[in-house]
Amino acid sequence: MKSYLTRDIRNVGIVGHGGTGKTQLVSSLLYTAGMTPRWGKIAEGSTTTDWDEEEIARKISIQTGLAYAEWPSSGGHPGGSEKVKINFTDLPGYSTFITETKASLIAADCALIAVDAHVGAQVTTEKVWDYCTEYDIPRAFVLTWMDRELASFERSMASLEQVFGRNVVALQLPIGSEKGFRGVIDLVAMKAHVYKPDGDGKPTTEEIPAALADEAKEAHEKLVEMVAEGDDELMEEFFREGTIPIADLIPGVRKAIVAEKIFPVLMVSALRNVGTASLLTFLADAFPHPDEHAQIGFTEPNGKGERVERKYDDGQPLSLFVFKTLADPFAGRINYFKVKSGVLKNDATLTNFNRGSLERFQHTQIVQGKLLTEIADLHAGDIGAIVKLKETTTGETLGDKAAPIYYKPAQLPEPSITFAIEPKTRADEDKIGVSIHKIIEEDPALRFMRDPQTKEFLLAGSGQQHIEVVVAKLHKRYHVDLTLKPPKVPYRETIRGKADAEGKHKKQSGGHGQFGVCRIKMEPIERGKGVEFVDDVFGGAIPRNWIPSVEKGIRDAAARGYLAGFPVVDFRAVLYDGKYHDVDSSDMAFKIAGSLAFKEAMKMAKPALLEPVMHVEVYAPDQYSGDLMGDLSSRRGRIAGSEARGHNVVIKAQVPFSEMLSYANDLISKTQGRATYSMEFSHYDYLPNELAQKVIDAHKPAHGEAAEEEG
Ligand SMILES: Nc1nc2c(ncn2[C@@H]2O[C@H](COP(=O)(O)OP(=O)(O)OP(=O)(O)O)[C@@H](O)[C@H]2O)c(=O)[nH]1
Ligand SMILES: [Mg+2]
Repeated sequence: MKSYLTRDIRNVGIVGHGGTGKTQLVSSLLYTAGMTPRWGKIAEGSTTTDWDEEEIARKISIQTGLAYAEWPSSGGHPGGSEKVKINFTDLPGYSTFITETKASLIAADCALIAVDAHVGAQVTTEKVWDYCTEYDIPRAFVLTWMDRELASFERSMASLEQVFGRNVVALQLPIGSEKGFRGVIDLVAMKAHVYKPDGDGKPTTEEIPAALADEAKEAHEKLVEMVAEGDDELMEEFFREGTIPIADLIPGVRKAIVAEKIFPVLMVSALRNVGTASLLTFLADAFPHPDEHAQIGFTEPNGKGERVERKYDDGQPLSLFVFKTLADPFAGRINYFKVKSGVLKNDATLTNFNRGSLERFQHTQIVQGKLLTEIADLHAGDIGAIVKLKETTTGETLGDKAAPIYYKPAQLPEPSITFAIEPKTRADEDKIGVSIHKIIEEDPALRFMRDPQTKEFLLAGSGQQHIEVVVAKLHKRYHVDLTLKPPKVPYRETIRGKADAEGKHKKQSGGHGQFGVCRIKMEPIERGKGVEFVDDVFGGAIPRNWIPSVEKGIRDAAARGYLAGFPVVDFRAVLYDGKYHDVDSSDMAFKIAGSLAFKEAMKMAKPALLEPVMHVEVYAPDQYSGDLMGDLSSRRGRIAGSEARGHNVVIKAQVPFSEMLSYANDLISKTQGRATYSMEFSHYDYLPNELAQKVIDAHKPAHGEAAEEEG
């Protein structure tokens, strides 16, 4: 395989709602482009990008899949190659795995949003649109499942225009519908592309059928107007001539797409291989190459420090960004990366700027699903993989030692659900930590910790299915067997009032005594601010070196909880006075004094429980609207609004997490499985008193023990 120059590379993120056919589409595109000898199918478990055994078993995408196709670009750059290389990043659509999507979409320079032609826009369609906006990348829609009963181009267009505005514009019209869908009309060149369904994906180009001529003309004019609107030169031409000649329209369309002025709509039947070649040509001709996308680096990690200009340019110092790490039980750690500047030559030794270590890129590879192929060099903007780096993982920047730079990793949501897990045997318990940490390397949406109160192992992730997949991976890859217990509600504690209290620790035992006294004031602060400690001690009432001891004592006690063992948050503790003893005072004595003062203060400060509240969006046929809103209200939900989407409705609400634990199954039974929902953490709010008492009672035994242990 040759290596492609920056301007001949397209990095296309494939995103969309769960099950819209993204993975099938990528496999059909690869087959059409002659990249794979066999036509991969979801039903057969043979697609290129869903190669992981969990993905094959569940028939859904769980992690980022990479693939590439070579396809001629009619643009034809002088000095460049005739073909361009289209890198596909096939991303999951189910909301449980959407953190992975956000993390990897950062490597794309443009996005193709798959939309089921019989439903139109859905919850995740909007979510991925927002990601594209955040990453500032051009995007196009592809209507999938065009062969399906009740698939409708008109209704899909109406739905997309309603949700995403009037800049959504058709670039194609369908030829035939449902089972009879057999091609597309190219509204730029005004030609028909007619396919043989279930064939090789290559069309014959014909004149537009007479029956569709009027409709095509009207749609063409709409496109011309939209394109002219954002371009003074074209606008003049349009007013002068009444139209724009095709030779000027092609670059005009491209410019409008790259500038995010229009969001074109194309269509396919991926399963019957209709429309795929036309879509490939669109990606090659109208989507931007990497250097058309501005990029910014920083002088410090995580977007801190000053900005550093870099371009996707071979002439600049080498830098690359790791956007995905895989923990392969056989090959070891595999890192997917994007070359951000310069040329990566095989066998190069690079500096990992985040860790300050050296890494050798001994066998740089390109990725076709699970197949890795060695390549001599990769130009700026290309995507590759490297196996067996010593310590590099997701989110890190590597490059030329002389020109350090840090690219900002994706900002990912915190896990929304926590399960307690129980190792089945002692052997499982011994292996659990090491194997889970391998999985965390490849899954930034996962957290593993131990409950300080109950000593249980906890796994936090973005949904029940997410945690189930992790448990299955642990079993298959590392032979660790776990039982999953019901999810835990991560309550918090806080205060609603002020307090002033003393903590006095004094012990006279044998020789050396222990002595430390501190006085603190406590008051509530803004939600989400955590714990704030203020040192307001004057005149050496407590020597400097023991002030941090008091702080530690307070923070540790807050983390252990007061009412029911949940961390106490959103308060300020002001240390303003104390006493010490020249011989008997110590770090430990002041830690204990701090913790005692905290407990005293809590007694007076009107402690309260906080519960997590989720932002919930339900997407359902409109006949269920009233029923579903009533149900959300009965879950102590606050309905924030509902909007019609064609024959569907989107209901937005804020609902306490504890009321949503059984929602997935309840929603299926209420709507015969015709509704979907997504939910993410919104904020913490007070738990009503009668419920708070129940939680406190339920946690008493464990908390009581913990309190004794410490005293
Ligand atoms: N009839 C028909 N079925 C399709 C088409 N495209 C995909 N499917 C089917 O739709 C189902 C889901 O396809 P996938 O390719 O896994 O969908 P996806 O969008 O990748 O799903 P996630 O990645 O899990 O979000 C599979 O059973 C496919 O065979 C199509 O164009 N026509
Ligand atoms: Mg998929």
